[in-house]
Amino acid sequence: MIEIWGHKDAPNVRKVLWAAAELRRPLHRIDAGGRFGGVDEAAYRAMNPNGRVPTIRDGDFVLWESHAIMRYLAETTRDQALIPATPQARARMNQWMDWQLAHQAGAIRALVMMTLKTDTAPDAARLSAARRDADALFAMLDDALSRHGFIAGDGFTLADIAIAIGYERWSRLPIERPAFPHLANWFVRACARPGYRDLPVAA
Ligand SMILES: N[C@@H](CCC(=O)N[C@@H](CS)C(=O)NCC(=O)O)C(=O)O
Repeated sequence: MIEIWGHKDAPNVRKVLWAAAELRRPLHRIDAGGRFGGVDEAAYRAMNPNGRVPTIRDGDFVLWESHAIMRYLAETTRDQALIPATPQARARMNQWMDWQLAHQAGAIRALVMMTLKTDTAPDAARLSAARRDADALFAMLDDALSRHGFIAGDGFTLADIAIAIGYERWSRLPIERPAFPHLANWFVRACARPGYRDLPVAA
């Protein structure tokens, strides 16, 4: 069975757990990262020199970076569910997945650091700037979702999983947020997927 290192509350681990559940690929999960630590140990660094979670091992093949792992799991599943068939639709999925890691993840992380991972009240001006940055990104998604049912078009893909996990994190932060109706409706649909329902509850 494929092994995965990473604790269940880590957003990037949750993406992979969700994708694996959708693809019916059982994973053996080993707690690592966060309060479980282990990511600085030599044995872990030998697998993942980046010292982050998730990491997977499939036989003697080791892979890290959540989106690369999601694509690997989907591409090694017989019907390649969750990956669109045409190059254009696949590229659109990849565009949004790259955008999630390059832009959305950093904007959410800034808010997490200011609100949850600190003992001091956040500076109001900095928090409001960080909120505006994140809101602008979520507005892009709301606009895209006003035109089609899912992030990359008409079908549910890996991009929906990556972005829904970011949305899940953002929507639980103790901050004010604008209403994004298309995004909110899409998230309800995404959460109704069997893969999300099987996911361990996030802290
Ligand atoms: N781009 C990486 C980011 C990995 C990452 O930053 N993971 C976080 C958890 S979501 C982490 O390992 N944090 C340190 C820790 O948990 O010890 C990916 O997508 O896998």
